Formats: sequence, structure tokens, C-alpha cells
Amino acid sequence: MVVLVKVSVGVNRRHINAGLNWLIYFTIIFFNWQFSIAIMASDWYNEFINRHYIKKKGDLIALFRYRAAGGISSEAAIGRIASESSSGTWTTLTKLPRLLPKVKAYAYKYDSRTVEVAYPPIIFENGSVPALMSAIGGNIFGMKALDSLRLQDAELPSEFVNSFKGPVYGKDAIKKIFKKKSGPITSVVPKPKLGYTAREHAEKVAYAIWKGGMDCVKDDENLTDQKFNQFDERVKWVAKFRDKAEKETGNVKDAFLNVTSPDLRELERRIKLVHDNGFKYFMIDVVVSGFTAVQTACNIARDYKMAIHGHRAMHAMFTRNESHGMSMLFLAKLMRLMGVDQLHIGTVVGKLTGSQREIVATKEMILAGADGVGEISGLRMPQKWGKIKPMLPVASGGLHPGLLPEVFGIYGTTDLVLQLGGGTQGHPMGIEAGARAAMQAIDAYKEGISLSEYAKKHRELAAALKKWNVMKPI
Ligand code: CAP
Ligand code: MG
Repeated sequence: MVVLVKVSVGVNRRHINAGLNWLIYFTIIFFNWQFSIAIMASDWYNEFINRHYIKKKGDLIALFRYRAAGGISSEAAIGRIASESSSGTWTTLTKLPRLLPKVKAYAYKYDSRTVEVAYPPIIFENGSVPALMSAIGGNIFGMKALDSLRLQDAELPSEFVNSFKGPVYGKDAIKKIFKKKSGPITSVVPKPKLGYTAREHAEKVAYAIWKGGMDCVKDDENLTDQKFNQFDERVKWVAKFRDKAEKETGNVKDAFLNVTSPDLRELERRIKLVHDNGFKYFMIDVVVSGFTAVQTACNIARDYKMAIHGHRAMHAMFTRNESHGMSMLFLAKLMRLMGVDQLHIGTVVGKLTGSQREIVATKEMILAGADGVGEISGLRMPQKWGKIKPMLPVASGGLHPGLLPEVFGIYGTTDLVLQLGGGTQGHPMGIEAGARAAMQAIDAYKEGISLSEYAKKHRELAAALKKWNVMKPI
């Protein structure tokens, strides 16, 4: 009793508040617990986790980097990744189809940062990249249970790979289109990106670039069909000055004319116009156009026996964040699979992002022959290519003659498309001299002579080195 009295006498406002706070606290804990029990009872995500799963030969194996949201366990996170990207959903269901066991993916190899998910091939539509990406690139990237998710790579099974036709030329373009024993294929994009009329683009810039020794002239990624430089006009003028340059130089000249279009019918019309004007290539902005448009363009290119230059504008929206989005490596894999002949994949030394480790791993993967490449833990999955031809890497973005030895140190010169813009047209002696300076830097590297030594007898290179030396633009 005394105790009680003491306690009751000692009790004051502060104690009552403290008592109420504890009561509220435990009530919340209790309902949260109930709530999480409810969640557990109603969700079946953990049925898509199986550490003992033995991957089957035909499985597609996706490698994800993930970070679970606060309070979410790794299992709760990876169960959601495997479930929502295959056949599951957030709650248990009252009726399940007979085929369900055949369409479930399993998270089977994981730690707190990466997970490999095995998908049965039956769940994908053969020959369709959009269908593939609606699964492994779909809802899972928006789930609240994940703070971040990045599709780093996926090993595509042979049955799926063989349902595509791949590039028409790939790396064979060097010999088959340009009749050159070895690369690089050289290209320059008129700068400024926009502002020339169709005729100025061809007569004042493209012609000078070809006369300076370049194989190709490339449309910039945002040059399509503007009032001041209409697509049909540009094709006609560029064809006229290509013929002039070919005649005067005796070399094959081509162009990467940008057919990126508002719809598939217009895309087909533009490709046909480029073909009918005698070009062997066309260019398409692969990300902004979308996978269906790229697959359509690849099928049309096959009909016309044309090569595709793939520009990747917009890729950095989802490739540069190392913990969320999709790797450039996997985007490049999809482009080779669909049939793009050459694709921008970065320079390391230029103005745009891309780690040397991932760029080299990507270059190896897109150039690999039938037996493909091996795994690089956490970065690249093994991948066999069968009959899909190798795709050429394009090195571009902030390049000038002074940086070319470093670029060739990463890519070599044999299987490469080298693309410059400002680094030729910013040359103090003009556009043709700028192209010539880049060609001289290539020759110097091939002959094993330093640029400074070579510049002693090549004034265009000397002028380029005087302006830019070896600066790395950002
Ligand atoms: C290069 C470029 C290319 C970039 C694309 C540009 O011009 O024309 O689009 O190379 O980047 O617009 O920047 P510069 P990436 O040579 O004048 O930089 O190759 O990384 O896809
Ligand atoms: Mg550009």
C-alpha cells in the first residue's frame, strides 16, 4: 500500500505524459507488427526466391544491383524483383493457372547488393526486345520496397539470341563498304549541331570533310527534319557532294543521315530515300526512337542491305547512375542483337561519362565472335553470340587529334569508328585542314610515331596540337 501511496503521491503531470507516450508507442508497434504480419500473410514474393535453384541451360539470367528501402529485408526486395518481372504480384491469389510453375522466375544467387534472377525462356517473346524489356526493365524499377535498382547485364540464352538476325555488316563494313583493309572508319559531324541549310551542310561542310580524308559525314543527333535543313533536301545535297568528293578523291564516301522519325511509316520513307540516293548507311537515335523503331529500322536495313549507325542520345538518363537504371553495356548488347552495325559506347577521355572498365567490357562484348565473352563479376555476364555479327564501337564526344593516341590505346585502330565534331571544325586552318589533322594523327599512331614528331612535317596536325594539345574537354 505504502508503495502504492508513494507511487500515487509521487505521480505528477510528467509521469502521466510519459506513461501515455509509452502507451501510444507500444500501440503503434503492435499495429505495425499486425500490419506486417498481414503483409506477410498476404504476399507471396518469397516464393520467387530459391537459393537452391539450379539454373537451366535455356534460362535467361539477369544481373541486378539493388538497394532495399529502409526496413525492407534483402529477401523482401529480391522476391519482388523476381516476382514482379515474371509472373507474380503483391498479394496471394485465389486461383492459380496450371502453367504457373513454368512462368516463375527465381532469385537464386544474391547478397545485400546484387542478385541474379533466372527466368524461364517461355516467358519471353522470341525476337522481341520491347517484350523482353517490359519484363526485366519494367515495373520493378518503380517499387517502393527498393531504393534503387540497376539492370547491369543479362545472359541471353541461345534460343533467344538465335531468334534475332543481328547486323547486316557489323565490323565487316570496313572492308565491304569502304574497301579498307583495316579501320578506323572515320567520321565527322558538322558543327555547330544546327544552323546550316541543307545545301550549306553539304557544300560548305560535308564536302570539305570528305576532301580532308574522312570516310563519312554524320548528322548530329538532333538534326532530323527542321525547316532550315529539311531531311529530303539534305539527302539530295549530301548525295550530290558525296559524288563530287568520291570522284575527286577516288575513295568511297558515305554519310550517316539521321532518319529518326515521328512514326514508323515516316521512318521507312526516310530510309528508302537514303537508300535510293545511293547511301550504304543511315543513322538512327536508338534510345529516343525506342526498341520497336530500332527493330523496324534493322529489318528495313536488311531488305536494303544497308548499315546502321546507332546514336545513343538520351542513354545517360538511365545509364550513368551506377546504382539505378540500366548499364550502357546491356543497352549495347540489345543493339547488337537487334542489328545495329555500329554504336557510340564512349571514349573515357572525351567530354562524356563512361568508366574505362565498363567501356572496355562493352567493347569486348560487342566485338566478340560466336563464342562470345566470359563473366566479369558484378559487371558483365557471360554471353555467346552464335550467328549474330560483331558490332563496331563508335568513339566520339569531345575528341580532337591530341586525344587520339589515348583513344587508340583503349580501342586499337582496327575495329573502330572514330567520330569527331568540334575537334576538326574548330581547327584554326578550317574544316578541311581539321579533318586532315585528324587523319595525320591516325597515320602517326599507325606508324608508331609520336604526334609531336609527326607534327614537325604535318602543319595541319601541328596547328591542331597548338590549339588543343592534349586537353580533355568536360
Ligand atoms: C560529338 C557529338 C556526339 C557525341 C555523342 C556531340 O561532337 O556529335 O553526339 O559524341 O556522345 O553532339 O557531342 P563533338 P557519345 O566531337 O564536337 O563532341 O558518343 O558519348 O554517345
Ligand atoms: Mg552529336
